[in-house]
Amino acid sequence: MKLLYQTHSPYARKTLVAAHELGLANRLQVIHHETSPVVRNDEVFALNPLGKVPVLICDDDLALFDSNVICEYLDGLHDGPKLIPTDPSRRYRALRNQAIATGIADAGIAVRWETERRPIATRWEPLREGQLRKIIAACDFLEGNLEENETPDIGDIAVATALSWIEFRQVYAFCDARPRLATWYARFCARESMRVTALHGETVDIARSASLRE
Ligand SMILES: N[C@@H](CCC(=O)N[C@@H](CS)C(=O)NCC(=O)O)C(=O)O
Repeated sequence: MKLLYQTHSPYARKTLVAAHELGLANRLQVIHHETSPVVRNDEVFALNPLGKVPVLICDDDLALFDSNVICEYLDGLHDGPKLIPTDPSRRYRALRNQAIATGIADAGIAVRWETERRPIATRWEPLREGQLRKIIAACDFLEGNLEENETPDIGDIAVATALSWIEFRQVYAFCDARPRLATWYARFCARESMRVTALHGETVDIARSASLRE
């Protein structure tokens, strides 16, 4: 299988951490792609009309997106404990935590648009503040609600990878004054799946000239 990836994407990292946790990473060819809503990536658009990564090309050539769908697909390829638990008491907690993580990543990206990605004249401070407030409230929620699971579920992986991106881009210091979340996050980051998928790279919002690309 091929994973159209991005070394600085929280959503892409979620899928790769999931693959490592499931023992499936060796079945993936990971290919880095730059994407941005202001720079078209034709190879990604050819597979995903939304122009976003991650995209998984399955062995039968089916192209899957987004990260939730890819993780669910990977979860169907093994016989071990499921990332998306079947027991309703864990399942919906895991899916809810995944939703919170997605919200944190989405809001974090929105904050970055208003702080560094948009041309200065078009940045809007109230929008930056509003998005940041969502991240703060979500981290408060996690401080009160995250549990230590013996085997990680999709909620754990999504939360850890979203927070890792918030930390990587220095959007918000979520560990400050949140001891439970800080301990949980440090423990999760020590996992092999996190250590081999560290975020790196810069966002590319300006098209490179053909000569630079070669
Ligand atoms: N909901 C999607 C979000 C994917 C996403 O936003 N990926 C970013 C990279 S972090 C992207 O490719 N953005 C390009 C764009 O917005 O056009 C998922 O979970 O996979």
